[in-house]
Amino acid sequence: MVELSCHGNQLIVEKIIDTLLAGEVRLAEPGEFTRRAFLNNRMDLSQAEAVVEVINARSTAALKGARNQLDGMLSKKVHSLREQLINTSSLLELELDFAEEDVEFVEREKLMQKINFIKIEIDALLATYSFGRVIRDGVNVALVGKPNVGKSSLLNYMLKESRAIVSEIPGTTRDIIREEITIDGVLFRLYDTAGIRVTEDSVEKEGVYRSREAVKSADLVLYVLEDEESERGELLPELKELTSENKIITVGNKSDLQKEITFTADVRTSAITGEGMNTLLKTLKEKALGSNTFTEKTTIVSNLRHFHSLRKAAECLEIARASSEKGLSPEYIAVDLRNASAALSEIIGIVSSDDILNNIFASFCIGK
Ligand SMILES: Nc1nc2c(ncn2[C@@H]2O[C@H](COP(=O)(O)OP(=O)(O)OP(=O)(O)O)[C@@H](O)[C@H]2O)c(=O)[nH]1
Ligand SMILES: [Mg+2]
Repeated sequence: MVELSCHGNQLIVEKIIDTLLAGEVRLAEPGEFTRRAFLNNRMDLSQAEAVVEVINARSTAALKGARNQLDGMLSKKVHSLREQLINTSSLLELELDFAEEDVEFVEREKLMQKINFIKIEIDALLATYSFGRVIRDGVNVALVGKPNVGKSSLLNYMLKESRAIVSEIPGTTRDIIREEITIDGVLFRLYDTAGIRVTEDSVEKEGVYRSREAVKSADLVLYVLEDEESERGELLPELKELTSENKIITVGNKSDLQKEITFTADVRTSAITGEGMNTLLKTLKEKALGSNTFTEKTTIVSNLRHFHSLRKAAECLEIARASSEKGLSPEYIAVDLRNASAALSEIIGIVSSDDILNNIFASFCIGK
């Protein structure tokens, strides 16, 4: 290995690279080093994937989750479940060799218990996914409402800086302003949007259109109101949909003015005095994480690929359970247990096609 140190001047760096590339040297491909580590069994596939998660982590929670995955927390669990499946299916397959003697190497009741046990473990992993995604990717939060209710003021308060222009003129915000905050280590992306109203102003119209788009891609909406609530569907049809999905936090702002309000708010705030702001942050976090109480020791699934493989494994176990209940002969049960273990193998990359590997390592940067 040769290590070159040079001045941090981009031009010099480029010249050195050019000189090297003129010889028998080539640039590494994205993720090539991690890929080699994986191919040489230094780490499994879920650990290799965690390398890029560590690099991309934008919050303490995301970093912790990625570190746990890199340390093999998920791998260990998956390995152990997979082994149990293989052992059980091997015993079932052994019964086939002694078919004439009609022996049972696995008592059917014990088999059921085993399948149920593994299924419960897999279901528990699947249940962590929505939480895992929040931890890894953060939460998109759109601040929406009529003009002048104090959306930009709330954003500024949460950021502790005067990021967005605030004025008493309705229709101040036009472009979407995106900023990030972390609440107890979890990343929240806040989108301040243009106040929604019917307008002839073409620039403001575009702003309202953008507000609508922000709502569509939001995980949560802070629906900001001042003194009266207008029909949500009239304001934005999307808001009505999100209400039924429990994705809206209704914020009654300007509480310091002590006006009579005609709506029920989840939180009453004042962006001027700061009243209710801590409750707002707490509500945001609770809504994003749900009632999950995971500790550092909980294995969390945050990767869609892993989620799909686990779901496949769970489905196979369900079929195996049904076959066993129906008293089908052992080969039927064994084949589904094998399929379940194959699905788990995908997570740790015991068998993986070049396509899958290319796909995974393409998201890496060069030199990792
Ligand atoms: N008294 C009081 N005034 C507030 C509060 N929040 C905002 N304001 C005032 O309300 C006016 C509008 O605030 P903005 O934050 O610009 O409102 P907005 O919802 O972003 O408005 P648009 O961008 O036009 O949609 C400003 O004069 C703020 O100072 C509050 O909690 N209490
Ligand atoms: Mg504004």
